[in-house]
Amino acid sequence: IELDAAKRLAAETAVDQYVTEDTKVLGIGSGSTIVFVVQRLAERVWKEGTLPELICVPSSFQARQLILDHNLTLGDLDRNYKIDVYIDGADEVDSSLVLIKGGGGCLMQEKIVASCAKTVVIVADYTKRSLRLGEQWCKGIPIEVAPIAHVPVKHKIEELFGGEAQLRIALKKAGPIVTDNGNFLLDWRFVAKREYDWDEVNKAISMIPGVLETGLFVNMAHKCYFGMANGTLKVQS
Ligand code: DER
Repeated sequence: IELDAAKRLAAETAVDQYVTEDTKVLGIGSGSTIVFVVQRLAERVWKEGTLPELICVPSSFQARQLILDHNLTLGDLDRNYKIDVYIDGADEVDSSLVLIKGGGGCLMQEKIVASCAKTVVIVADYTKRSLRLGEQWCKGIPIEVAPIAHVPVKHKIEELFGGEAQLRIALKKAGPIVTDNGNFLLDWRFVAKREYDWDEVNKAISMIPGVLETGLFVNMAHKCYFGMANGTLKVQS
């Protein structure tokens, strides 16, 4: 089946399994797969009328626009910091549910909102599923950095863990990508053959002055739904 059909299968299954009448606050991730999540939520709210109280907390400017475009109730962490379920996509998911996120540059707010949720559910197509990190996703692990620090942080990461960290340059704007938070992004292409302890890597990189957040989501996802190429669904938890 088409990639979009695989995304939609994962997204709709996750919404119908995890969003019930008791779900008060839902965290909404970012990217292309989440569009199918919000479309299904809108069907449930407006066509079926089954989710009258649902409040949606966004994890990016894009997620906020999606919520508004579908006339869902917009929340925020000031008022709704206790989140029942957070649903988001991922760039890669390994066999122990370690995620690489940030392909869409939204990793910082995504991790913040995910950290406030009781349950974190990932929805993805089959291209995101790997036995080991780096098998499928070769664009590196995104790191959000303060603009003044992007060069020293780049070198510090490379000294600590090897590979190469590259400043993410915009395609339709001169100069680097600027995130929703006004920061830059480094994409760290780690050494594929090297055995990394991703929990240790995430903590060490997070401690470097100037690093705001990493795209390594370790011990955060509870369940992942993969839409497969043959139209079936794979569930990992
Ligand atoms: O940027 C992000 O973290 C997105 O969630 C990304 O990881 C998934 O995007 P996709 O659903 O468009 O593949």
